[in-house]
Order: sequence, then structure tokens, then C-alpha cells
Amino acid sequence: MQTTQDTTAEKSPGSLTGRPVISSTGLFTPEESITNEELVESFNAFVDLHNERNADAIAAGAVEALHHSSVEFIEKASGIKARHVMSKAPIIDPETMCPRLDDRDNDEISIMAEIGVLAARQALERAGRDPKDVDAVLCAASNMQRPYPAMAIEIQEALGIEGFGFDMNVACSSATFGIQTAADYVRAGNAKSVLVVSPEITSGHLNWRDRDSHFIFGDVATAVLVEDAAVAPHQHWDILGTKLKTVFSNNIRNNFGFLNRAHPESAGDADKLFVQEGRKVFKEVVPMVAQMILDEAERLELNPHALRRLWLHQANAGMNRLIAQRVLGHEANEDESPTVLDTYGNTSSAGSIIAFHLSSDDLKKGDTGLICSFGAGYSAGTVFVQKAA
Ligand code: CO8
Repeated sequence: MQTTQDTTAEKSPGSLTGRPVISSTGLFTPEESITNEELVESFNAFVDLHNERNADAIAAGAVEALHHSSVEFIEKASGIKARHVMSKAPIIDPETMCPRLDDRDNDEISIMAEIGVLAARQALERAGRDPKDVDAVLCAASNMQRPYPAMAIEIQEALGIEGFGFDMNVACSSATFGIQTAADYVRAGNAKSVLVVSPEITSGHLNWRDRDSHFIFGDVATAVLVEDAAVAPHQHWDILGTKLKTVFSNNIRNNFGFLNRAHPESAGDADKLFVQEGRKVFKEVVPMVAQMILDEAERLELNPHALRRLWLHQANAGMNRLIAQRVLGHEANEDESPTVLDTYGNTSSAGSIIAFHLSSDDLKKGDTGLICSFGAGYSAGTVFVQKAA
């Protein structure tokens, strides 16, 4: 197996353009899905159990009573109606309320790699690409199930890809940061074909007992094949420009790490799961991202009002409405800014890629669009693309 990253350019000197394109995408959607009604029924049963079991302590003021969630609130505040998950039954069991994914032997493929491979295979098939011709795999996601060996190397092995792979984590912006990294390998001539795989099992770090956030996330895996234009299939998307940005914020946080462990049952350990100040995130991220898109459009000499479609990060329908309006100069319709949030929930870094995967085939040669992510860090990434054929 090759372990260096500069073999491609050496193999085919002079034949590459150094111009990165998106050749194809792939998507894996878990079969199981939880509707808001099912979620709220289970959450409210948990609240009733908690309040019943702690009735005396609540009456004495030692324990706080919990409050019911509501389908109406969830849909109005976020636009989410359902989410796919890898392990439904334990999540909606009021006595468990977290996924239960069996440990696997070291000689079995890990679950993150497994769903990553399913998305990646689809991307490879759609591009007609033999895995042997891929040079690198980046596993870009907001949570990794172990530190090493890298999930990317496991995916590489399962697909029979020679070359190299590594994991990267930039929360909800992992996929766009992965696309720019892959594009930079192509620009530098270090690779001609790079898979960016984003398996997002967000259900593992969501606090299903927290009324403020229990409805937000869902599981999925996406893959993006970034290649040199010289080897890309006829049907591809030219990458016109990529831009990344990070600004430190404590408003979205997860303190889980190798120095501690998460115990969802213990209130004291709730910060080892996803926590956020949703209102602040909303207020601060919308202007930051809208301005970043406008600045990047100006740098690339693109008229933002003429963008044919925005594939925005899928965190909140209201955020996307405001960002799209600022960018396009008018209220965007579903065709201009497609939503997958309603059925997938927030799938972290995969959201904008799912939207692109499901709603891009109908665009015409020359149409320009924007893949954009934003989330914890804060982090944000833009990838302006143009349909080549
Ligand atoms: N049911 C009923 N009422 C509720 C509920 C509920 N479930 N939850 C809260 N309420 C109540 C509150 O108590 C509050 O009541 P009051 O007014 O009396 O105080 C009222 O409803 C309003 O609450 P909020 O102010 O919290 O409601 P918002 O309108 O702000 O909506 C949202 C909450 C939906 C969270 C919204 O603020 C939002 O979407 N913000 C942006 C979030 C965002 O984009 N976050 C990015 C996260 S993604 C990321 O980068 C993380 C990556 C890691 C992923 C993997 C982890 C699993």
C-alpha cells in the first residue's frame, strides 16, 4: 500500500490540470426514522416518569420538575418534522433514550466506516470511478467513534483504495472543510481523485433528555468525489472557489473527549453531549455567514443574485430563509434553496451535501450554485460550483 501523498503527480506528469471539480456524490440514509409525534410521545413519557419518581424532591425544591416538549414548538422553531437514526427503539424508549449500537470485533468493519463506505460506493459508481484510481480518503465528520486507526483508513481499506486517508473534524463544517482540503490536493498536483466521506451518527452525542435540543439531529452518511478536471466524468461540477472561516464561540459545545466519559443519565455530565445557546447561535451565525458568502461571491466576481441554487447547511429553516434572502436579494423558494431538514433533521456536516445530492441533477450547463455549511466553532465553509455539462 502506498503511504505518501505525492505519487499521483509523479505517475502522470503534465497530464493534470490542477483544476478541482466535483465528479459525483453519494448518500446513505438509515432505514429507520422518528417522527416528531413519536419523539415527543417518548420524551413526555420520560418527563412524567422523572416527575413521578422525584415527586417528593420536586415538592421540597431539591429537584427541578421537567416540562413536556411539543410537536408544534419543534416544527415552528426549527422546521424539522422527522429524523433518520441508526438505532430507533432505544432512543424512543423513555427508560433508555440513547442509541444502543453493539460493540464490534476489531476484525469487523466499524459502524461509521460501514455507512461511509455505502455512501462512497454510490459516489464512485455514479462517477464510473474504479476505487484503484482514487488517491485519498478524507473522513470528515463532527464526531469520530475512536481516535485510531482513522476511520478514513478503514474506509480506504474496505473500498480497496491505494494511497492515504485521514480523519478531520470541524463540526457541522467538516464536509466543506474536507472539500477544500481535497481541492487543495488537486490544485497542488498531489492527488487527482479524493473521496470526502461524512458519516454523521449524531444520535450518539445528542442529549435525547434535553427538551431544548432533543429534536435537532439525525443520522446519515454522504460522500463527495473531488477530482482533477482532466480525469473527471463529462457530467461534473467545476469548483469556482472555496473559502473557510472559523471564529471561536462557546455557544455550541461538546466537552466529551479522551480525558472523560459521557454518562447521559447523569445531569452533571450533560456537557459531555451536545449543548448550545440556540438563540445566540441563530443571531450571530446568520449575519456572519451571509456576509462571508457575499464577500466570497465578490472575490470570485459572481453576482450573488444570479446564483441558481443554494445548498445551505440544514440546521434551522428560519436561518436558511434569512441567509438565502440576504444572498439572493429576495425570499428564496424551495427550488432556489432546497430543504432536507424536514425529513432528515440537522445531519451536521452532511446537510448541505444531502441537499446538493438530491437537488442538483436538474440544473443546466453553466448554472452556478453554492454549497455552504456553518456550525460549531463557529465554523463556516463556502464552495461555489458551476455545472460543466
Ligand atoms: N417543546 C416546547 N417548548 C420548548 C421546547 C420544546 N422541545 N424547547 C424549548 N421550549 C421553550 C423554551 O423553554 C422557551 O420558553 P420561554 O420562552 O418560556 O423561555 C421557548 O420554547 C423558546 O425557546 P428557544 O428560545 O430555545 O427557542 P428558539 O426559537 O430559539 O428555537 C432552536 C430553538 C430551534 C434551537 C433555534 O434557536 C435554532 O435552531 N438555533 C440555531 C441552532 C444551530 O444552528 N445550531 C448549530 C448546531 S450544529 C453544530 O455545529 C454542531 C455539530 C455537532 C453535531 C453533533 C451533535 C449531536
